[in-house]
Amino acid sequence: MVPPLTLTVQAAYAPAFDGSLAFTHLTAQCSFGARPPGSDNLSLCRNYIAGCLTSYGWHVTFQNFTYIDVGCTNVICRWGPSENASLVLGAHYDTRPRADQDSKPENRMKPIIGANDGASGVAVLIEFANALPEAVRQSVELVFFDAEDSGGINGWQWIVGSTYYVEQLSAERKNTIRAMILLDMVGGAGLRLLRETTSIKSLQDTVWSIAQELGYGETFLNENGAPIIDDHKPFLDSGIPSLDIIEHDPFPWYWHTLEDTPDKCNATSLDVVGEVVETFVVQYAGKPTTFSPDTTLLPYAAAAIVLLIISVAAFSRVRRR
Ligand code: 1BN
Ligand code: ZN
Repeated sequence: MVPPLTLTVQAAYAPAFDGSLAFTHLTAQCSFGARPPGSDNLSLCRNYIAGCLTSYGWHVTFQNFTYIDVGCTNVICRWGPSENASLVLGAHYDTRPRADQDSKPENRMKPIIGANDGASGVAVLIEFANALPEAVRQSVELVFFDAEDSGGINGWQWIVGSTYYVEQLSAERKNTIRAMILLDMVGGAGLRLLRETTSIKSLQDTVWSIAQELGYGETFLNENGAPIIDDHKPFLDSGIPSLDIIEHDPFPWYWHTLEDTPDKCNATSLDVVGEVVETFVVQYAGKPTTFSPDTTLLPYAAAAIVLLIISVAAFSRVRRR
């Protein structure tokens, strides 16, 4: 007798992330005003982030450093005191000291509120810390970077806080981090996320396919955008597979202007990104998955090396004659 066919249907994971709660974290940060490095407003914002995370049970540490005489602080959050999370999720919490892209010249020396550029990524991470099932929290380290967005002003570089964070990682710790995901400018109304092209493709493909499965293909577009220098770069440079989730190519029209205010953002965009990242973490936490660097260029690199060897050999033979 043919045994009856049994189908086991695994229930899809239902993310707990709440975009409306995330939006309250976005407006709360903006209520402190512009938040450039070293400012009192940024200290208030830092204490707000630390207060939220502590209330959800996370261990919070401040990583202090000085850059061009300004005191800066990365905020590092772990589930338990040990440093063994395999995923790092990051966002910058500082805002640009000058609205240098503003259409009005008289605004260009003023600091921005950074509702999207700064507060949106932080808002998602705060609600993520609340929504993530406790069983997988020890797999994740949440890092709020200082000093990302002052590049080109008063001699400052971009991505100063994330660069310092990676410099401080021991070789052993670097080996335990399997992936890093950065959230930057993820709160704009009508969010359109292109694929940032320095990110590791296998990690990006995994996140993008989760977005498709959740029905968010109109936000996570299957289209390549430009390469961006952002807080994932120091991780990439040190060999950690990393992904930047950022609205770019084009940046929203109000990028680095005084118009980057909460009315340009909404709970829906935060919710879509939060649900996708939560689902990714639940699926991949505890699994031995590794995200290898891209191999698509390897055949070209190999061909170039062979050509080089042949030309050197031919050249030295001609010289010997
Ligand atoms: C992202 C948000 N960035 C700045 N604000 C990174 C960046 C650096 C984008 C340089 C364009 C140029
Ligand atoms: Zn910026």
